[in-house]
Amino acid sequence: AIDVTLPGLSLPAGGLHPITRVYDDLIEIFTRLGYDTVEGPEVEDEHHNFEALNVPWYHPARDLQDTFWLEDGRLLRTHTSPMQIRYMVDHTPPLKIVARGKVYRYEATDATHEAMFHQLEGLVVGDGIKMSDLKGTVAEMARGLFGANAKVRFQPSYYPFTEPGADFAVWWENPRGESKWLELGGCGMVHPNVFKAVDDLREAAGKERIYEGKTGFAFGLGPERIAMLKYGIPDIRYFYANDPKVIGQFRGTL
Ligand code: TYR
Repeated sequence: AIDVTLPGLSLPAGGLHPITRVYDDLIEIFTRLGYDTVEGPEVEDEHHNFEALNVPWYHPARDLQDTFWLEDGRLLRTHTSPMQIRYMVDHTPPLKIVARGKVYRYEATDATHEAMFHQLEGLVVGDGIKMSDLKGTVAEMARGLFGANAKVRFQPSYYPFTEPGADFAVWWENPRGESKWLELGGCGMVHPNVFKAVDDLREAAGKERIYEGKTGFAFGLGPERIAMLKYGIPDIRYFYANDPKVIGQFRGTL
């Protein structure tokens, strides 16, 4: 006979990788704000990764993003910003997107650097888009990630594809009650040269030039950074070492 009152066996459950969980949180926040989510190629060409983003070959900013080059002259994208170019060539403003995916840098690894990591890139283009729109959006993201009291700070910074450019940080209190400014990412108003490069590509593809005179903002940030904080993971290399002792802690938390 079957005893239907016996408790069932609990089966082992899988779990979502911490990076996936952070992406899910971010994409939920931006979907709520009306953004579309896009993905693009990890193997890029120099034009989309650098030139069209206002980084000519002689620009010192190229040294900031050490590049894995392929034998055929292409490269592994060093950031998700080339998706700004790809999306604008194919779409008409107004537009609001987030682009997610892996990026690669030819760097020595340590507790806070990996040769492969992730980014989330935001891009908003339309008429009369202002720096205050950017600030409000980043603040909304911070509240979504870290709670209603999250404060954001902007500091002037330089990215060739923005003018002006800024870095943003959130004031974050960890579970042990310590709080500090945490640098989360870069942002800025889209540089007119980026719109010009997009119009040039559109023209070459037989499309209308429509980006001159538009305004927009963009931002980029790393989910690893957020996951390390939120889940108290001390070393970025744990994410990709496939050690069940680390990843297993996220089991059953689907
Ligand atoms: N692409 C930059 C990086 O990888 C981040 C960034 C993205 C900065 C968009 C500004 C911006 O508008 O460092």
